[in-house]
Amino acid sequence: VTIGPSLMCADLGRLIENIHQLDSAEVDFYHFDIMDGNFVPNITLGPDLIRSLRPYSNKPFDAHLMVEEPERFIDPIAKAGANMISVHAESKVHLERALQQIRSHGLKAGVALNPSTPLCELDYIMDSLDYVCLMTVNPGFAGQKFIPRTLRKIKDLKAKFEQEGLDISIEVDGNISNAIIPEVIKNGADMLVCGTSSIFIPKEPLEYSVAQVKQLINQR
Ligand code: S6P
Ligand code: MG
Repeated sequence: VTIGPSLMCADLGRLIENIHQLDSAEVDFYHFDIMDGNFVPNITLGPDLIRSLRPYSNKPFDAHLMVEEPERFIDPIAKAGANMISVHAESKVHLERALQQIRSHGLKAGVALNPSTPLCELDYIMDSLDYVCLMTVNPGFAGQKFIPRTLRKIKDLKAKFEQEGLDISIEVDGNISNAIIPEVIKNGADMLVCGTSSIFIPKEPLEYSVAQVKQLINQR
């Protein structure tokens, strides 16, 4: 099970310092939320930030595209230095083509699903998938409340992949708190996106917060 701090939750004025601390705490990847103010009612990070942070860490950069037309952003984000890109099934996208476009850059290709989107969206594209980002809040903002029914969705997705004999990672994103981490792992999550609920806690050193999450992962 891997840990990916969600950088929209970092102290943006001290991003490089935060990344140094997180790197030394040995997180596994960085999650970049890319929003366009259309697909979701907010605007966050973008390809230029990915490019400017690229020299400061060797960890994989995971770009989560919450944009209306993701296919327009795949090439710039890949060129900026991302290692993994997920596109939302609910956006204006040709899913199979987008996944191939991501893979053509040598990157891992993912599909993100809103909490209410059924898993059958994935049924006929599984061979082009490296990971699925299951939203456990509605995308757009940090600091929201976990939607309990998504726990069952993680379990169902895990079962689906096992049945098909496929090794596809399940990333969970949204209010992944220390209280819920054991539950999501038990249900089959293997990538945790960690934001304001677990890692970016006011006045708590990042190293300490990451150590807490690691302990939860290891004590299973
Ligand atoms: C939400 C976004 C997420 C958030 C994450 C923040 O639109 O996709 O990646 O950054 O949910 O974590 P938390 O713990 O504040 O919900
Ligand atoms: Mg996200």
